Amino acid sequence: MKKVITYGTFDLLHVGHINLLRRAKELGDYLLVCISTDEFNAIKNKKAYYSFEDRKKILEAVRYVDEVIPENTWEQKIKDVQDNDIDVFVMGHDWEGKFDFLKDYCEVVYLPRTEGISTTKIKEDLGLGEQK
Ligand code: C2G
Repeated sequence: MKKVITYGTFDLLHVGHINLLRRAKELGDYLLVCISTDEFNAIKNKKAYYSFEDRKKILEAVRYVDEVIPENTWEQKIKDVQDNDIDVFVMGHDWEGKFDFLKDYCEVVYLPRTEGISTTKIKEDLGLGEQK
């Protein structure tokens, strides 16, 4: 079984996230998503609209997603890849190059982002203020 992993906040789930998840799943048979906890989001200087629990429930309902676990730190990726026997690490290309250290442990794939949509844009368009 070919296992794929990806990471993110996935707040206000939108078509850009779905496109990423769909393409990530197409690279294997099993997709593990590590979703940023509210505490880790604070480290990323992000404030999600939905709580970790709600974002996790929403992601678990997506047909491409097989399992969702928490992302608590920047440093957990190597252990996650090893502990879960991951074959492919996937991120949107806004992260291009940032996780190349994982090439020692698995394939690393950066996929083109979906243009014109982002959680930040949704919040701005809805007048939800400057919260990122
Ligand atoms: N994404 C995309 N197209 C968009 C928006 C997001 O392809 N229009 C992708 C991002 O590139 C990322 C994933 O969807 O791969 C999740 O995006 P975010 O929730 O914004 O995640 P991010 O804050 O980038 O967290 O350790 C890694 C971090 O947790 C990544």
